[in-house]
Amino acid sequence: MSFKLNNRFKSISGFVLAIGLFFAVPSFASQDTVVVDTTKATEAVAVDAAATGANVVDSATTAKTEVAASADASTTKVDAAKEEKKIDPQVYKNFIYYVLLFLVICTVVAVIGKVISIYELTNKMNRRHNPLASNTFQASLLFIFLFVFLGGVYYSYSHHGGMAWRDAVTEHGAKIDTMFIITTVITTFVLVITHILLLTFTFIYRMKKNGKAYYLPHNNTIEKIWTIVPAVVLTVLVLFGFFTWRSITNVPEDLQKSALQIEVLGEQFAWSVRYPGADGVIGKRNYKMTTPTNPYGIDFNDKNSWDDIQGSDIVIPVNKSVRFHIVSKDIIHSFYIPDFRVQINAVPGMTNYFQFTPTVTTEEMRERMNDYKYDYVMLCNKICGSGHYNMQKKVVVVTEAEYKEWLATQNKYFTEDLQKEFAAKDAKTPQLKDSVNVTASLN
Ligand SMILES: [Cu+2]
Repeated sequence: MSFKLNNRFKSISGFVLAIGLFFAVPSFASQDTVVVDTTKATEAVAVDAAATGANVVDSATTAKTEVAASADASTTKVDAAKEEKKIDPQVYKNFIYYVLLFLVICTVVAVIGKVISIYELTNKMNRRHNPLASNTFQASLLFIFLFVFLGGVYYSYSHHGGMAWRDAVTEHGAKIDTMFIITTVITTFVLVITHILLLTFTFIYRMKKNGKAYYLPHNNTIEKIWTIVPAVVLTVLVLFGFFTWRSITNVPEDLQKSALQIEVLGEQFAWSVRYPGADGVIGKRNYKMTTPTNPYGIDFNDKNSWDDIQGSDIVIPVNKSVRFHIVSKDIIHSFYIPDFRVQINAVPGMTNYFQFTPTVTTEEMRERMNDYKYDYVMLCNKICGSGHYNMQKKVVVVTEAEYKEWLATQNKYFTEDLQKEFAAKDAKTPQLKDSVNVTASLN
């Protein structure tokens, strides 16, 4: 017994040692402290530099002072960048702190282990040792845990459920909500029943003094029940999901064409929105044509792109079918509007589509929620890098008239600079003379 106890103690301290070492890794500490220290230093020196700059050039104009100050500040920034390479002394202090903390934890665990082993040894010597005592204790703890767990489930559903739930504001959203509710009801029922059985049985059938175990190596009836029932339930859920998804994504071709087309381009870490101009057609895009002046990579050889409009936000008319063309410039992002029950990946090299009809305007939603600052929002739902949190756009649902009014105020992608650039390029290639003339007429 003492040998086993000793072993258990060793494995516990080994586990604690591993955790302690993980948290004591100096790289964690070094990142924190160095970054914080250099920013502070940069700020302080930058302020100093601005002050000395002003004193030295007393008689000079304010403009000169500003130049001097900014020059000083930029040199101190370079110094700060150099400092970053050195290891801050705080790192060593942190490391020693973690090592000491770890040793303290080890000592506490060792003391507790020894106290328990002494207690058990004394019980054995006094012949009061009951090897089943801890069994009943453990089983009772599990039984108590059952009530804590069920209470937690109830609290979570009643408290957080209401916070997570808001009626969908699109036509297809209602279908997704029905599916979500059915899945939640079935899985919650299974969760509660299995936990009641699992934790009650561990209490009722715990090891007792004269208890005998019934050896049941195999039972075909039980095997059949626990294979067929979940298989049927899962098949129903999967098929239900499959048909719902098909009904949302398989839009007839004529409805695809009659919808308002909008393109959304995701990149690290921003979204760009492109509306078709008066022609209702979004021009082609070719990633090879991406330049500093044409960051979107629009192919201006396609005349459909000449009137394409840049949307500052996503603004869409209510009760009108909208077809989103979702593309990515670099890596996978995800186009997600929670209130609309819309989510689809933006994948580089291919276009994904999501067509839907919004049914509630932003104004109506604000009144419904009694929150006059509320806005629908489109978020990137794929963790795509350090600026992921910042990848969002406001979505505004308005009346058709308001939509047209807004669209008229937005800028075109084919700016005057781009038109000149395009015309100059075309002048070099005479076979494209035609388009030059049209470009000139656009000006
Ligand atoms: Cu993203």
